Amino acid sequence: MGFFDKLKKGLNKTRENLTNKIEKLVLGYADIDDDLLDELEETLIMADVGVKTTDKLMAAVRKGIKKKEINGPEDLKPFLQKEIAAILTAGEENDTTRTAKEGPTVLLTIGVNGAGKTTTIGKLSAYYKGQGKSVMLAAADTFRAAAIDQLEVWGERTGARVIKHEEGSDPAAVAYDAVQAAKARGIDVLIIDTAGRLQTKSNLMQELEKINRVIGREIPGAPHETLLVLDATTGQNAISQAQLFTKAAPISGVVLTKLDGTAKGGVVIGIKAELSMPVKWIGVGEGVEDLRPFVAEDFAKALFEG
Ligand SMILES: Nc1nc2c(ncn2[C@@H]2O[C@H](COP(=O)(O)OP(=O)(O)O)[C@@H](O)[C@H]2O)c(=O)[nH]1
Ligand SMILES: [Mg+2]
Repeated sequence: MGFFDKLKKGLNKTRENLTNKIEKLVLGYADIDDDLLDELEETLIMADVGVKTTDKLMAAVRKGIKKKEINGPEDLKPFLQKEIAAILTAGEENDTTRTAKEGPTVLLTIGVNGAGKTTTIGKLSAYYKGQGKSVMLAAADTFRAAAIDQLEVWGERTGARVIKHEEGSDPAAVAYDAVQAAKARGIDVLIIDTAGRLQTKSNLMQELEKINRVIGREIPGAPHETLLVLDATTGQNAISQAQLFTKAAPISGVVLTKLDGTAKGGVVIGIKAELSMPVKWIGVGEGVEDLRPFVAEDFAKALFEG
C-alpha cells in the first residue's frame, strides 16, 4: 500500500468523526438555521479541531452565509473543506526541514514519554538513508536502559551508528560526544533522542538548554531542527503539551504520530491554527516506512475525499 492510501486508511476514523458527521448532519436540514450551526460547531469540537479553530471556522461559515457563498446545508461541507485546507496549507513554505550549510545537520527530538520519539528517529534514519545520506543517532534519553537498547535496535535496523553512554549519565555529554563523532566521521544527519521527562518544567528546560548549548557551540546553527513529537491519539492534550514544550525549547516543527486508526486526527488543524507550528512529519504506523513529510494538500484530500 502506498503512503497516501495508508494515510487515507489511517484517517478512516477521523473522517467518520468529522467529514461523515457533517455529511449526515446537513442531510437532516432543508435550510441553514441556528440549530444546524450549533450542531456543526459541536461536531467540529468533538472532532478535536479545537475550540479556537472551531470559533474561527464558524465565523467564516457565518460570513459565507451572509455573502451568499453558502446558500444551503449542502454547501457547508465543501465550504469547510476549503477553509480547513487553507488553514493546513498556510505557511507551508516553512514546513521543509532546515539543513546545515556544511557539516552535520542536527535534529533534536523532544516530547513526552510514549509519544513516539524513538520510533520516529528510527523512521527518520531510514528516510535519510534512503536519500543516500549518512546518519548517526545519539541516545540522550539516558533515563532508562531500555530506551538506549531500543535506539540501538533502530540503529542496527537502519545501518546507523548509535552513540550512547551508560544509563543515568548526563544527556548533554552524550550529545557532545555524538556531535564530535558526527563531525569526525563527516556524517550528514545526526538525530538526538531525549527523555522528555515532564515532572517539572524547569528540569526539562535546563536539560534541553544544556543540550542546545553544547551542540550549538560545536556546530554553529545546531540544532537545525527541534522536532516536537506529539501523539495524535491524545487529541487536545497534544496541544497543551505543545504549549508546555514551547516554554522549554524553541520548537521548529511538529511530528504527529499514530495518525493510523485514531478518531482524533482533527488535531492537526488545531496544531496549525492555534500553535502556528509547522507540522513537518506524520506517522501512520509502527513500520519503518510509516513516516513521511506532511503534505497539507494530501492530508486535506485524505480527510475529506476518502
Ligand atoms: N500505530 C502507531 N504506533 C506508533 C507510531 N509511532 C510510534 N508508535 C508506537 O508508540 C509506542 C511508543 O513509541 P516510542 O518511540 O518508544 O516513544 P518515546 O517514548 O517517545 O520514545 C511504541 O510502541 C511505538 O511502536 C505510529 O505512527 N503509529
Ligand atoms: Mg524513547
